Amino acid sequence: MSMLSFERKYRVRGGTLVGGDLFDFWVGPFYVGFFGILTIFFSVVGTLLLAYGASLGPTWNLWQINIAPPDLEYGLGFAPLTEGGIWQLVTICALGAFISWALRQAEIARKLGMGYHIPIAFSVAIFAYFSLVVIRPVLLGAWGHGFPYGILSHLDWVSNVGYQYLHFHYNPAHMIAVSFFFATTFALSLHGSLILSATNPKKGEAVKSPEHEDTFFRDTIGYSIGTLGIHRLGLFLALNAGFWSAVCIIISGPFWTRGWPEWWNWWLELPIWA
Ligand code: UQ2
Repeated sequence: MSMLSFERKYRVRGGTLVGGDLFDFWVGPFYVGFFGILTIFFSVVGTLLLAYGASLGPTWNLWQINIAPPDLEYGLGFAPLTEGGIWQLVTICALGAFISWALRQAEIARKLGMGYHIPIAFSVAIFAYFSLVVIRPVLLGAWGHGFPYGILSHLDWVSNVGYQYLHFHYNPAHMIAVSFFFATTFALSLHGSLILSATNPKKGEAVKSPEHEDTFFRDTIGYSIGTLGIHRLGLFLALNAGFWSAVCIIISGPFWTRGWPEWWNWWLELPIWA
């Protein structure tokens, strides 16, 4: 593994949130830290639990393996291992691993004297998962409302929950989330293609500068958001995609129980039509 000369300067003690100097070391290129150990622990235990759950089930077909949450009758209590208990433990392990990973990112950012943008961004993704398997099930009163862990089974869950609200695309928060997802891919395609076009000139020519990038967009649409601006916009769009996804599923059930198309009746019910 190659080592950048810069690495010598930042591979120094400190910046840890927990454990002081105890876990403040690297294994090859990887920073360990207290949260590195925790991430590995939760990932290994969670994966072994999934494998154990699969070994009890009817199939080893990777597409069909399904680790389901408990039946609704168990409410918010613990279920026996084979009755959804594995799902509950896997959920704890997944959250433990995700949160440890975010805190390891924070420790590395501190070591490097950087901002916390990366762990904050990752936390929004964790929040979207947390909404599905904790917030919404708790608001509805049963872990059975969480989604099953399986490639096809989680797709079936999404489809079934969608049809439960007749037409999920009429969910206003879902509309906002989808729009942000599309805007994110649009912004990344603009940015990726612009950077590659500027850094891949004809053979023998110099790589083009941000001036060229600004000018391209000023020529085409009369506006350039700038080299720092595009990254602020990208982060804004991506975080909003995750955030509104969480909102759209949390409101489905706990705050709106009928079909989503019906929600739009508020428009027809405005007093101005009377
Ligand atoms: C830009 C710029 C970049 C970029 C991109 C733009 C030099 C390297 C992609 C253009 C982006 C604009 C105009 C915003 C588009 C708005 C949405 C909502 C997608 O100006 O500065 O830096 O990569």
